[in-house]
Amino acid sequence: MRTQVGIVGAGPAGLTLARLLELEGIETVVLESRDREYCEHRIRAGVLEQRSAELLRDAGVGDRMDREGIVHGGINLQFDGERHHLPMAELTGRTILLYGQTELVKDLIAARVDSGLPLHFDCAAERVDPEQGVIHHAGGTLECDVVAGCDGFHGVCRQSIAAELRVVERDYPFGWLGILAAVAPSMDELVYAHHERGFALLSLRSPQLSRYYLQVSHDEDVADWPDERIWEELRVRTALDGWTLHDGPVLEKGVTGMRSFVASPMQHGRLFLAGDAAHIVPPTGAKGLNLALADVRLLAEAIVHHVRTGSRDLLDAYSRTCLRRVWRAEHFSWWMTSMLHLPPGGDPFDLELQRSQLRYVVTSDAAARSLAENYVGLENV
Ligand code: FAS
Ligand code: PHB
Repeated sequence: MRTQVGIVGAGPAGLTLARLLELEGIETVVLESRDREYCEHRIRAGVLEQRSAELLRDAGVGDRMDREGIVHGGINLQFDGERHHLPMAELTGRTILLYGQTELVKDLIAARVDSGLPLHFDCAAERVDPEQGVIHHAGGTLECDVVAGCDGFHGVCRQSIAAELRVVERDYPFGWLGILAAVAPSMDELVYAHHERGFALLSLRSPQLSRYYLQVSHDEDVADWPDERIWEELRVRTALDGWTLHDGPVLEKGVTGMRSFVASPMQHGRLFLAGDAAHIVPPTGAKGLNLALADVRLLAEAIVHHVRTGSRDLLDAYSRTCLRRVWRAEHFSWWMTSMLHLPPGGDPFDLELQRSQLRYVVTSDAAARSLAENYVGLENV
């Protein structure tokens, strides 16, 4: 087969890129190793920056997002038994949108299927030739002008240029135990809680669905966490006078490790990496999904510019331009993670530094605005 742009991976990066190029009349083929059912039920992100929501709306896949997504104008920071609201909309003029990545992927797949354009499930890319722009898969080969490596952290695309890459990474000695519960969220906006027993996050997916996280060790066994123990620990870490955390049936639970990872350059030959295929952030800053969408916004613009004008300027600048936003998000996500998670061994000096940092963020407009503008998404980096 032959196409203009071969896209490996039907996650938010690959599907959004396919949509943006479809709207510009550029031919694409999407290869996805898993089946549709799996892609549409994998629980991940939940927070969209305003600019991410605008990109999806402009791409004509924002209707259900705008109907069912929940706009938040702030977040809460909790420490020392006090909960402090950070009015991000007042501080930055921008908001966030709570809409599950699962739902977003369903919308993107539905749009692709509606357009009748090629999206091959159960079709793993086995090897990529970045020089020739050829994707090898079980059914044969796909020759491309451009290959978009949107196959996530464990995909084959980054591996195919590993020798050309510089990798910078950090693994954290803790992870998150996350639950999806069929109970109305007990708070109006997200709560990031610092506690001597470890971090906790209260998030949501809808007025009926709550998404809660607990800091655990990076190799924690979820089998050691019966539902009642999870609820008990969430109550302890988010306790507040006059406020109750309501529990309910736990629909899904799992443990994810936390790492920071950046591979550069994000391009070699005809292969362009986007999203988790090139970079990972710890989820504390809610940046992973938003970075993936920011990458493919730039990649689509660069490919369209090349097809329209023959100029490679934007393609050649792609990696450099993406990495500026990637490292800003890497710093913010590391900073949020370091400020809110119990340091190994509960070092008292680190704990006092964390308290001082949190106190500064909730008492200084400048510090609050800095957190807020990074959280809602910086227009220019
Ligand atoms: P993805 O990993 O989503 O998609 C890659 C796709 O490529 C997958 O469908 C995979 O099956 C496919 N693939 C892999 N190898 C292939 C091959 N050889 N051939 C064909 N296809 C192949 N981010 C946030 O912003 N906020 C959050 O709250 C948040 N929470 C998270 C919670 C968890 C548990 C995890 C793991 C991540 C979380 N993230 C969060 C980050 C997450 O949202 C990612 O950044 C996002 O999924 C990245 O999207 P993609 O780059 O499209 O990669
Ligand atoms: C989520 O809703 O899953 C979520 C929200 C904020 C984060 C991470 C995860 O920082």
